[in-house]
Amino acid sequence: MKEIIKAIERCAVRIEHLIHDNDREYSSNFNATGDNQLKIDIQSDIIIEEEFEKVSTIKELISEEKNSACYLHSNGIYSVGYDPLDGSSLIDVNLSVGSIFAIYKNGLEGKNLIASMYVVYGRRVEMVVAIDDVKLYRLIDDKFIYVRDLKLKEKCKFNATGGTQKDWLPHHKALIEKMFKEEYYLSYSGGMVPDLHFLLLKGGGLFSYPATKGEERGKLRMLFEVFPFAYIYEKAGGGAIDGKGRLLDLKPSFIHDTTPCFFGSNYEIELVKEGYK
Ligand code: P6P
Repeated sequence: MKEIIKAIERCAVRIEHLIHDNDREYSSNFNATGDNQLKIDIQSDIIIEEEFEKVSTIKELISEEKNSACYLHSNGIYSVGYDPLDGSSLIDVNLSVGSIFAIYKNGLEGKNLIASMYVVYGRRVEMVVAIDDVKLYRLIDDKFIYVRDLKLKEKCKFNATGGTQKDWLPHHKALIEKMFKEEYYLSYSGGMVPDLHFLLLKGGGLFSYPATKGEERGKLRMLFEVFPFAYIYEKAGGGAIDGKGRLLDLKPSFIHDTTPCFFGSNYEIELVKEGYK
């Protein structure tokens, strides 16, 4: 695992430089989910593939920017799911973006996740690593320095509400309205990584990206967006559900499969279960 984390650190430094040197330019390509790929998405994906290629324990890569798995080392034992630059369209409005990594052993499903990490490219570049606990690192002079462990409070006041509000289903709309009547603060940038990083560092609350009219299976991808954050939030003492059951009990039907998702402190996760009964 140390080799993988070192590779992620090398990726983070290279991608941070890429972000600073590039303006937003769309390529002529579209990814498997139909998103028009920015050149920087593709360049970030190439960087990650180059750095992971040096790690002999990695068997295969599953990337948001690739239509199918990319095989690296036949004797490898880990499958790595990743989103090379999540929320990249936010770069040209100077908001934070991130890279997300999920490490699987013995199959691509929630229960086989053994570690997850993400890097957030903001005013500071920070990395969160979840194996048995959740640790925060900060990039200083191109080196990641340990800062502190991260733990969620049982209850916290932030509410990150994803999805187009006009398409929220009635029970979801009622849940969110109830929470704002309970004195919650809206905290949402449209970037999954900075939005979940904010809640994690502030102590929790709720992040939701629900099923909506027209997108009953939600928007966020299981293997390289939802499962890694579910793992991190559970290891930090919180919860991660699809409205009813644990996200990490799910198995994708195909590598870009999506699911409605809720991540948060235990009190707020119970609110969701109540509202989704
Ligand atoms: P919406 C970014 O495109 C992303 O995949 C996640 O980072 C983010 O949580 C979500 O989409 C935001 O979606 O529909 O609120 O713009």
